[in-house]
Amino acid sequence: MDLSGMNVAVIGLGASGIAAARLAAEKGGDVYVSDSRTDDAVAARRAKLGDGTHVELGGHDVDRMVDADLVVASPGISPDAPVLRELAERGVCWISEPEFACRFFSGALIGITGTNGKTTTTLLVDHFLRASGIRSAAGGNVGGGLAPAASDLARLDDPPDWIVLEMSSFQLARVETFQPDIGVVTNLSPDHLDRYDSVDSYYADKARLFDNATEESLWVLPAGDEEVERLAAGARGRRYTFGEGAGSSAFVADGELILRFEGEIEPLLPRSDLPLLGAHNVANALTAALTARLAGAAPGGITAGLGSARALPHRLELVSDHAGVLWINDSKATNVAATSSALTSLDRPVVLLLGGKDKGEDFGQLAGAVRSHVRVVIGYGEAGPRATRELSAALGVDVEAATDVCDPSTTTPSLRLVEGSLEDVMACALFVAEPGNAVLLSPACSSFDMYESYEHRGRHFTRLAQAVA
Ligand code: UMA
Repeated sequence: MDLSGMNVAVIGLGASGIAAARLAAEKGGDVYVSDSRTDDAVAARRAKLGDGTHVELGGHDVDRMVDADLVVASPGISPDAPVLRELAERGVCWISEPEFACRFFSGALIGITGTNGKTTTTLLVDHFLRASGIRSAAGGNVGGGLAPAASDLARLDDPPDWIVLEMSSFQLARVETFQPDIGVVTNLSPDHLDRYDSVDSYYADKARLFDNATEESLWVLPAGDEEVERLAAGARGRRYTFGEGAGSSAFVADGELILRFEGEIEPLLPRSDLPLLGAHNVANALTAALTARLAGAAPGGITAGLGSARALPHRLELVSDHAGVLWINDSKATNVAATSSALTSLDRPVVLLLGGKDKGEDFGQLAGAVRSHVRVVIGYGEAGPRATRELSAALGVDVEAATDVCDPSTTTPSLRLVEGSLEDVMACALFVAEPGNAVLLSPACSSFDMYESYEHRGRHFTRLAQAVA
């Protein structure tokens, strides 16, 4: 696709905006990119764009966007943002950055969405394909310096045979032609309720994965998940499921990860040999193994890939082991479901650091996992007061002072609230943690009350945890 003679407007100069602007310029477009900010980080990104790209910082020229042939918006910009509201009022449609990118992809496409496990699954699929000698590249929502934006993948000199793309709901919200050969939904649970007015509208964006389904489409879905079944209802193509034993195409039996492919049983690896913590990572590994198999990976390559898989930064990442206490960075757990899954996957008593930017989820839903796995919850940040209040009501215990000594004989979790920095939170954790415990940063909230990103928060936690050691 050639963009010569076309005016392309890109909104936002973050990772996706800069990638889209570069791609549009490379394809011959006349590019205008704007960002509401003017700080050093945005100015540094501006410097990476060629002279031919028109850049505006500190605001958006909506008239110019109205006249553009194509408008590409960054996924982090909410439809409620003034610039997008005005575009909508003026009848201008925009597309998401991966939608733009995939118009330039050659080769086959795997699209992976879901609430949790998307990044791990995306990177595992890519790892398994490569381990099978298949030319593959991963990217999309992944972030954190682990993989490029979709538009960067479209600029690769030597295009891979498979592109494995993580797709967030924000990115799926504005697709038009996006058509994965293999589409994956890892799981579904409420998230991003600070941006969506209901869980249904969040799920509706996820459902756009299936918009352009054909009879040739392949879908990898969790077995027995009614919510996902509703999402995929009516989509054309062939379905494969993972989990829940017998009827699935990827499952665990007798302690072994197994594929059932074209009628054959293919044992992959004993579960105990999987070098990733937690039950949810078994599900991620099964999902990725099945997806890679459908894309042509050999069982031997998948087994080798499973054996060499490593925990990703900020996802149940063990960052310090000192005086019998494990310090675990799970900063990527930005919703209640992810935190619940982290808690239930640990087999030692947990001191849980819970809080951050309040996204409106019900923290009371954590009560079951807290009761069975947690010694002390330390609430902090903007959401800390509400999180501890809701858990207090659900568990029937009071919120204690941060410096109260824990009664070692009680099995009831105690609740603390720290109003201060992460240093103060860590001091409280150090005070209450006992040998044999895990101090787990699994905040169930996004980071933006105190940090630029979950990675920024995770790095700070890691530094402090290592300083403790
Ligand atoms: N901006 C404006 N005008 C506005 C509002 C914002 O210009 O009215 C500007 C901001 O000043 C900023 C830019 O838009 O410079 C931000 O864009 P962005 O938030 O879309 O961030 P990017 O750096 O482009 O990163 C995005 C994804 N971020 C989000 O969806 C929030 C990254 O996912 C993704 O890795 C990247 O594109 C490349 O594809 C991160 C993420 O947190 C990892 N995703 C969420 C999640 O996983 O839960 C969805």
